[in-house]
Amino acid sequence: MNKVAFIITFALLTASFHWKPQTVPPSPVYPIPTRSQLNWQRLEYYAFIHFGMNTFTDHEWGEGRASPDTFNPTSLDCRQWARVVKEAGMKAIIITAKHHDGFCLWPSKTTTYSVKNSQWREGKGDVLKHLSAACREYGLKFGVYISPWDRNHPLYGTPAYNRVYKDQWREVLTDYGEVFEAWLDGANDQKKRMVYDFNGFFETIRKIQPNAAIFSDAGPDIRWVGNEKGVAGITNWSTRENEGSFPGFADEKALNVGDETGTSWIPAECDVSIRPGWFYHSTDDDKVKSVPQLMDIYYGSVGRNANLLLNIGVDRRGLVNERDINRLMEFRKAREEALSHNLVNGKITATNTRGNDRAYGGNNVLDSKPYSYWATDDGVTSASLEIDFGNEIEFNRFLVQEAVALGQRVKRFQVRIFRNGRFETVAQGTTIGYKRILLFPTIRTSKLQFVIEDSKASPVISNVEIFRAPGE
Ligand code: FUL
Repeated sequence: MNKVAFIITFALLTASFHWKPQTVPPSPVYPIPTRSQLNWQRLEYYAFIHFGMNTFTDHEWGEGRASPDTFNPTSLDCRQWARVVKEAGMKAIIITAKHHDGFCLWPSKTTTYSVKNSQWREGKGDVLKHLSAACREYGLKFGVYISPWDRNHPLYGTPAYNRVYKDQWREVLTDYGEVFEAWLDGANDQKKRMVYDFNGFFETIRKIQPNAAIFSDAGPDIRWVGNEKGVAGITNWSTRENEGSFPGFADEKALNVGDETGTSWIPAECDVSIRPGWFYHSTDDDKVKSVPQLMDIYYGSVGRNANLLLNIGVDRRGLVNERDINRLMEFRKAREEALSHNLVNGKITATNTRGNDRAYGGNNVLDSKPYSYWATDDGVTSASLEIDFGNEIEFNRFLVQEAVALGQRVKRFQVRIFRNGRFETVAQGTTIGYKRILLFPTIRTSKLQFVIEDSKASPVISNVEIFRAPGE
């Protein structure tokens, strides 16, 4: 064998010695989210802003009879809204472009009841224009709520109104840049009942902005959580059996928990107001929710596989009120104190690792990348990870995430800690989904076990974090 042949043979032998067939990734468990749904879920926490005619009439549900001139903010500044929202740690704003009274915050061609016929900025103002620009400036996503129920429009109650409503969506989705979420409720007039063309509405929205996630009681992309308290079910599937559901006919209990065997991916959004009402009322100035209440809401929504849409009612000046600003900042601080110092560190061992391949190893739960995960072999639906911290640490929060791009899988799990020579359970849960946070009294231990007791298929866990929140 000459020298060259020897080197080639040696190189081939070495390569084949190291070559290993690549472990196949776990198959998805359907249904799975679309790219827009995944992007939407990662926003976690964002603002609803209720602002409109009701702000000036002190109503929650206006009748659509107040003169357009009644709408007259003295110092409207959407950049202030965006600045506050950004500083509060929120990722987007959804504005009530039209509430049930029918008054449009943009100069719509579909109605005379809008800013163009108000004295505000001599009819030349456009709240959506200012707000969408402010959101772009502050790196926030921009979303829109247009109420189907319209107590002003002369065609409401007739089939022709469905066209009007679609045109309203056409206008807002064409003239103000990218919209991340289109928000529709199912409210209907008790006397002039409307037969809404919801499928037509969804088609209209899809055609113009295919990446916008559409919210309603019945999806198609995001579902209402079934209450306005900001609380998702302890069990919360992002999967839903949506056949036969319709906006305005909400099965609140089912919406709260989703359906384990649901055939559509429709994750939940928790809408809740920072004050008792959705619109600003000066009489509620001392009723802004407390930090502990907001923390409960956060754990009940983001901590239970839902997004949190926290509402702020902008005041008559056209500004986020100082009292709400203070509370939003205190809330941000409390969240950071509780959940920003991840204590997970140490040696991780898994009872099973897919293909015994490091690409699917337990260490992947430490890198906070959504696409790297710990997975087990096919057919292994109960398994655990043990984390040895090396020394005793104190904590009271356990955060875990599934790689939901492959579907929601886990059905039951436990957190166990090593104490007095044995492992004992300190917390347990059912579903995980995009994110789950478990709360328990502060404990001290050197080892933790995350035990998956049951799963639809091989679990795919992308992230585990632990925290020592103040107090308790
Ligand atoms: C509901 C409306 O009736 C309330 O006024 C509020 O806008 C809430 C967010 O949605 O359907």
